[in-house]
Amino acid sequence: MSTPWHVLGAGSLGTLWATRLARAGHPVRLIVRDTARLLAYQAAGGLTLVEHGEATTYAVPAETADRGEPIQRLLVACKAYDAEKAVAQLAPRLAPDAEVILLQNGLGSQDAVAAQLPQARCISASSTEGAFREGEWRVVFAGHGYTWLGDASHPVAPIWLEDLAVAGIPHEWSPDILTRLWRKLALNCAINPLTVLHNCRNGGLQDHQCEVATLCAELAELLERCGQPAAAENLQQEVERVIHATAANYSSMYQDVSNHRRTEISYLLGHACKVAARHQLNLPHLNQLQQRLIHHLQSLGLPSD
Ligand code: NAD
Ligand code: KPL
Repeated sequence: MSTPWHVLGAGSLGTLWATRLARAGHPVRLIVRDTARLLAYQAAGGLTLVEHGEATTYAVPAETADRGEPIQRLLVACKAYDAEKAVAQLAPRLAPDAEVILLQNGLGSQDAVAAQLPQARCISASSTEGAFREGEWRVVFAGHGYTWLGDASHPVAPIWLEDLAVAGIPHEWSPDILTRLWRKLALNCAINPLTVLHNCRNGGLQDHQCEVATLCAELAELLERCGQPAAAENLQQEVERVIHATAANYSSMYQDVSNHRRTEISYLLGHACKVAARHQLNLPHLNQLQQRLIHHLQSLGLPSD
């Protein structure tokens, strides 16, 4: 029997991974918040993935954190601000040599999880796949993409990448996962907050080129200072390319705010500003952007952390 995939968080990405792994014949266990959620899930009969307009339901077995077999392989698919607490609840069930795959965007949550699991192997991921929740236990696969996985402290790829290949999850093992995470963070910092503050699609930032360029210059300075020169290379051109290529889309932060959901600001812009302060680097425009965004979120009654 192959090692089960325990999936923590039955949201967009958790469902996208759990359903594809399950339909490829891999054992998968979904971990939900509490007994009430477990009963609701069981009544729904499984997870539904909508792909190319067609919905398929997969009866992936589910459990709560407090009971079940020891966990050898854990996929953490909750938001960055929930990851540390959610993993802490599961710590007693983790095998001493467990592997924990962290799908969170941004930076900061991965280190927080790793610090509480010194014996486990923590693998970070950066994904360009897109999915959103259409209803309870029902997720739409909205954008095909790629997932890079890596372990900054141990370059050897795990054997279970084969499971992903069999499940048709496009992926690559990345020896420089930190560079990828920093690059994505910089892109998100240059685009997402401005789309919220200017109330526009990504393409609307073409009218704010100077503001974008100033932020890119500060972000590149930060990346250089924290030992990520490769992530700083041609940052502005890449940001402009993404703005153009995704002109019709709303950024993920814009969508969170317009759906009155908590954002991951602390793990994106907040993390960038925190690291800059730690390096005693003065980045006035980035700091001002953070203050404007915090103000805006507070004015809407949303958490600003
Ligand atoms: P989501 O809100 O759809 O799903 C998170 C799920 O985790 C929710 O169902 C929530 O109830 C659950 N959860 C939280 N705490 C829990 C706990 N203690 N026990 C059990 N379940 C718990 O979020 P998402 O969109 O799937 O995003 C997850 C991460 O992936 C984020 O960091 C996001 O930025 C990143 N990401 C998402 C996408 C996407 O297209 N959705 C793409 C790339 C990266
Ligand atoms: O990743 C993104 C997001 O919306 O979160 C893009 C579109 C690249 C903008 O930062």
